[in-house]
Amino acid sequence: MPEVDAVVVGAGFAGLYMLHYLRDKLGMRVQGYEMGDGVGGTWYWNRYPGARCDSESYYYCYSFSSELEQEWEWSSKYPEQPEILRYLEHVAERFDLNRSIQFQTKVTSARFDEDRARWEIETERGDRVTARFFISAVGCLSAANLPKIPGIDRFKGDWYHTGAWPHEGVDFTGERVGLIGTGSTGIQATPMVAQQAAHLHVFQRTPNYSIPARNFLMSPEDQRRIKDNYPEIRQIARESYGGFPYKLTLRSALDDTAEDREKHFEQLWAEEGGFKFIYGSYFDLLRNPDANDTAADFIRRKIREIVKDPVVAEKLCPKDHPYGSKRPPVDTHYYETFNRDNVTLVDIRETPIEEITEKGIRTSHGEYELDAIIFATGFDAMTGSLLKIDIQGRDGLTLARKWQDGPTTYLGLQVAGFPNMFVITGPGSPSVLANMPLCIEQHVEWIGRCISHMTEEGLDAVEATAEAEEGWGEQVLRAADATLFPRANSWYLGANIPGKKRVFMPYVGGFKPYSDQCEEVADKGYEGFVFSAAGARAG
Ligand code: NA7
Repeated sequence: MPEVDAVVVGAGFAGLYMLHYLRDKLGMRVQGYEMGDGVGGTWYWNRYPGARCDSESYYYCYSFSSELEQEWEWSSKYPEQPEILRYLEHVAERFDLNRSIQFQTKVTSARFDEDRARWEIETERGDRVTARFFISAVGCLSAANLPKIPGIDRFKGDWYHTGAWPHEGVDFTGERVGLIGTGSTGIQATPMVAQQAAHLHVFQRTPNYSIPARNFLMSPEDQRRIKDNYPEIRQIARESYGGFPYKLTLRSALDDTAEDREKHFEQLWAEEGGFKFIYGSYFDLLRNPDANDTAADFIRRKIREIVKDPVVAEKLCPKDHPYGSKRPPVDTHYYETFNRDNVTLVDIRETPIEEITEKGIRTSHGEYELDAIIFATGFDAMTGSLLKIDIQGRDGLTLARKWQDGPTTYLGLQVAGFPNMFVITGPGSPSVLANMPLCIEQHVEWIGRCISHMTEEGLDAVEATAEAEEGWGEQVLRAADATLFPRANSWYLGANIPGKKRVFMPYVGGFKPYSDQCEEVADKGYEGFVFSAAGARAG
C-alpha cells in the first residue's frame, strides 16, 4: 500500500492551506483528496444565483502570503462565488497544489492501525493509502440537507439544492419557481430568482433578520488603501472577538439614549451594511436580551417600512428568536423583493408543506403549481461531511459511535480515541462564528506546529485525552450559555436536522481567547494531549 506522511481530505480554503503548509513548509509527503473536479470546497459547490460571501473580500482571504495579498485584486466589497472560486484556483496554481490533489475522489473510510500508528485510507475509486496523519478539511457546511418531504420523486419539474448547483447554471426565465428556505442562502437567491422567474413562491418556515450588504465596486484607491494597511487590518482581526477587522465598541446598547442608538443603528444599516451591524456595534447584542431587543426592534421596523403589504411584512418579521442567534444573513434587496408582483411569500408555519406532488408543492392551504423547486434548506452542519466517512480510531471505536450523543473534541482540533487525526473547523472550533479563512489559518498553523514538535522530539502519535476533551466540551457549553445563541433552533445546535442530537457545537467564546488558549496549550508542552514514541500506542 502506498505510504504518505499525511492525507488531507478536501480542497477548499482549509485543505489548500494545510496541504501547502505540510508539503512546502514542513517538507512532508502529502496526498490530498477532493470530491469535486476542481479546488474551491464551498465555493466550488454553491453556484446558486446570488451566491456571494457575506464577509468582506479584503479579509475573507488568506493572510499567510503577503505577495498573494498584494497581487490579488478583489472587484467588490462582497465577492461573488465565481470570483472566490477564481481566487482559490489562483492559489492552487500559484503554490502548485493541484499536483498533490486527486480530484473526483471521495474518501470512504479511514481506519487507525494501532500497531503501526498509521491511518489506512480508502476511496470510492478503490485507492488505498496509509498515512501517519489523517486531516479533515471537509468543511462544516458541505453536507447538503435535503428534507424528507414525501413525493419528491413524483415531481415532474426540475429540483435543485443550492449546495449542489449545476455548473452550467439554471435559466428560470418564464418558469414558476418554488424556493424553500430563508436562511442566508435563500435570502441571497430570492432577489436573483425573482428577476428571472415568471413567478416565485418563497416557502418560509422561520423569518430571519437580514441586514443590507451595501455592496460596491472597489476603486483603485480602495484597493491601494487596503493593501497599504494589510498588517494593521490583520492585526485588528487577530485581536478581535470574531476575527473580523472591526473595532467593537465597549458600549452596551443600553448605555445609549434611544435617539443615539437609533442614529447608530441607522448609520450601520444605511451606510456600512453587513456584519458590522452585529460585530462592529454594541458588545452585548448577543449577551443581553434587552440589548438584543433594541437591534431586533430596529430591524423589524425596517422590514415594516420596506415591505408595502403589512400582512406580508408581519410574516417576514422574526419574533421567535433573538437577532443573531441564528447565523445573521446579509442581503441585497431581499425585503424589497416581496413588493414585486411576481413574488409570493408562503408562511409554512401557518400552512405546513404536506407533500410534493407531480405538479408542485401542496401545503395545508392548497397546491402550488411549479416548474422548478429550489431547496435552500442548508446543511447537516459541522458533523455531516465528516460522518459520511467511516472513521475508525483506537479499539475499533467509530467516530459515528463516539459522537452518537453529539460531537466532542478538544479545542475543536482532535478527538480522544483518534490519534493523529486532526479536524479543521470542526465542532468546538469558533470558525462558523468567526472570519472563516482566519480561523482556518490559525488551525492549520497550530496543527503544523504540533506536527513539527513531534518530528523534533521523535514522537509518533498524538491524541487528546478524554479529560481534556470533556473539559473543552464544558467550556464550549459554558461559553454558549453566556450568550443568547442557545435560544434559537439553529444549525449551530443541530436543530435543523430531524433526529440529530441537540448539542451546541461551535465555540462562541471568541476568536482571540480561543487562539490564545491554543497557544498556551502548545507552550505548556501540549497540555491535554498525550504523545507516544515510534511504534508505541498513544494513551
Ligand atoms: P440555513 O441557514 O440552515 O437555512 C436553511 C433554511 O431552510 C431555513 O430557513 C430553514 O428553516 C429552512 N428549512 C430547513 N429544512 C426545512 C424543511 N424541512 N422545511 C422547510 N424549511 C426548511 O442554510 P443556508 O444554506 O441558508 O445557510 C447555511 C450557511 O451558509 C449560513 O449560515 C452561512 O454560514 C453560509 P428553519 O430556520 O430551520 O425553520
